[in-house]
Amino acid sequence: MPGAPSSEPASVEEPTGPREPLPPKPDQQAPEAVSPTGSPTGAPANARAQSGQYLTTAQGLRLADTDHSLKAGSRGPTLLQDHHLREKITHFDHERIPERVVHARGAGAHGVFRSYGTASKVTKAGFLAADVETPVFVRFSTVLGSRGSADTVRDTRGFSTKFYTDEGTYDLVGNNIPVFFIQDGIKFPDIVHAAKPHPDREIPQAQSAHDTFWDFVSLHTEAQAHTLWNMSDRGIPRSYRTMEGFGVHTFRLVNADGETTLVKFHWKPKQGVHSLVWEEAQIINGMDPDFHRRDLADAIEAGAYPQWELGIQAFPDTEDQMFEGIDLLDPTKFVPEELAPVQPIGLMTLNANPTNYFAETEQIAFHPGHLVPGIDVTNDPLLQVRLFSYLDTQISRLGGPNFAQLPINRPHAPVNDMLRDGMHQTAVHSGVAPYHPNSLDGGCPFMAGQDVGAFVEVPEEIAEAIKERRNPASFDDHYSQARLFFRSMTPVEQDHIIQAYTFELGKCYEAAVRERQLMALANIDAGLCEAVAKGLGMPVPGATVDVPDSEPSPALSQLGGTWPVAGRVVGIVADAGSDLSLVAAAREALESEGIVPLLVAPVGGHLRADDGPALTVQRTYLTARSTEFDALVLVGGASPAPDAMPGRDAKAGEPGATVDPRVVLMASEAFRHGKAIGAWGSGASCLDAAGIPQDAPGIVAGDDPGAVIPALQELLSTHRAWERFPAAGTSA
Ligand code: HDD
Repeated sequence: MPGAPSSEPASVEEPTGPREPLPPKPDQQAPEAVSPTGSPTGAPANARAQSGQYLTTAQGLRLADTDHSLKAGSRGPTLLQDHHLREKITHFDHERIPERVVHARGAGAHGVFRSYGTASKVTKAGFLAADVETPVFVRFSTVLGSRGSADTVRDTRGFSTKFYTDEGTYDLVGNNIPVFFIQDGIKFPDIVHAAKPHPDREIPQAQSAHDTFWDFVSLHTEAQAHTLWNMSDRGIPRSYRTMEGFGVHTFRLVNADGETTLVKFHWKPKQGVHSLVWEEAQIINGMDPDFHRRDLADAIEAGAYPQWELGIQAFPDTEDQMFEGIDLLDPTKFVPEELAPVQPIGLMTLNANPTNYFAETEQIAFHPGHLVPGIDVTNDPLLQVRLFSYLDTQISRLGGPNFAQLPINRPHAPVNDMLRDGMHQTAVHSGVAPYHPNSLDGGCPFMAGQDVGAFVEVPEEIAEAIKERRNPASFDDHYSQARLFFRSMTPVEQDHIIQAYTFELGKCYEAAVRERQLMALANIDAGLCEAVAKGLGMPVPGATVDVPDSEPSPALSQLGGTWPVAGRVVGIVADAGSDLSLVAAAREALESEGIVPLLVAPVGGHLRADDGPALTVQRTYLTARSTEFDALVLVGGASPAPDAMPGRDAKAGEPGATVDPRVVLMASEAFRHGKAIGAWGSGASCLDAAGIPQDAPGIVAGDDPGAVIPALQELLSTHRAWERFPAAGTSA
């Protein structure tokens, strides 16, 4: 039954209205607020947060007026004695803290980690024993951008997890890319200075497409492997929920018998690994710079809790710490999964959004040195410097050495330290003897036994050594793994890499920088170098280094699999002329699979059939953009909205004469970005107007609406219609 526009004013269910606050879930909130030494008054540690009915000063005095400053007469000067004014403005003036020097922009969530117990043979860490549940907080981030920058820039993503274990806090501070730019932490300021905006004009924001970045990575060729990962689709994830995570370094696990195993940590998303395409990412940065942050929060709020399996690759702790010719101490190298499978050891579920961004996501402080018994570090020279840097940075970022007392940073294990005083000390310590040994406080606190204590060094023989500033020779290979990565990609993914290099280098002004980077590409893969040089209109250099070939690793490709469709977003474009009973049925069918359908119509309010329920419009042609959707269903759009841009309608007689140009744009973008599109009824004429052949891959058009939705779901599980993308080199 064709629908008729509702005559009633848009009212009750405005989709943009404020959300109801979520009910507090005690086990998902910030760690229980326990003062490090216990609260002498027994007051909860959030006692300083809001309570009582009346607006008060910070000293708890009730206020009768907060809207007018105290003046000498209503038109006179403001008086210095107005304490409330000064307190309010002074506090406001100091509301901001320094943003993180890297990873400034992030989004976080609370959750739980449940261990399978499969790691207990190799580690005595209590939270990895069978069936232990541990609260966690995860913070995802971009690296380069400022706190207010956009989410979908090309960059590495941070993936940091704080496990509030019974034995103390454990932090796994990783990235979504398993290799790093540099081998020695002493180079970190160099790579960051090169990648951050130019110091003179402070541009460009949050991206690597500029001279100083490529100057550094072309001069410092150990950065080539990580840079190649950045230029791949991994540099523009679809969502934080669809990213892998990596601990990057090799860590050392210790079991109850003191035996050691070297491991690399992996997070595998249950949602699948999935990325944006470059044009889509660029549009999103303008349309919705908070895309990833919103996606994570919305999914959790909707109950579509994202999950990752934690896994380890395990290696024997041999004297040379090499595995299949790969130096496990070199953080620019990864170990292909075909050589060492990832063994699952537990499942993480993110199930609660933060209550307050500043208190939780901003103030959380991670540190690779926050370790629990059973997990130890190795001599990886990057990790060794990180062990210094993170504590140091929190002291200036969080204003002093007591940041562990902030609610989000408080361990769930009892804290009984001898650290005293300092800025922002909130504990009221009792006793007189914060030193060890003492007899005055009864000798307390006591020392743990070696078997349960943390930071018990694994006896490691250090070969007779001289002090020197030098890398081992095994760190000298800068190209073989970059080549391995490129050659493990499918032709479509290779083409994306070629396009990314061509774009980024095309943004560099210095010819010498572009030339030097092309020389590096020649050592990685001649075809890659040639295609990029062609795009830049520059000569193709030859290889200068003899690089060994390795077997490709198919596990590195993001294509070829099928993934769960729950949590994916489908836009349904309908209008007053659409059969609304079919629209409602399509919505229900999508929802039954956990997919989020969003109804897009010419204007807001409702679409209402004569004898059917009103359907709430969630996006209008003005507010919708293809980038919000993983797939489109076109069942309307063939008549321009009342506000269709004047003068932009197709002329009568032209194909698609009556299709709204914004629907044409939506369809053609979705098509370009490889998204599945279903259509029936007048929606088919939108395809025609957008020049989309109905028999193109990933298009499901037909007279049988019942068949469209199941076919669309199947297409969604492969993420995109990859056949629509050109293969390597063909689009340059
Ligand atoms: Fe780092 C933050 C990940 C090398 C110095 N780093 C930071 C964050 C992540 C990483 C995810 C954000 C944490 C959060 O959400 O609060 N960093 C890595 C990885 C590295 C790495 C995976 C290499 C394998 N980092 C690294 C080096 C140094 C630093 C070599 C210094 C020598 N990183 C920092 C820092 C930050 C930081 C300056 C900024 C804010 C913070 O620590 O808390 O200390």
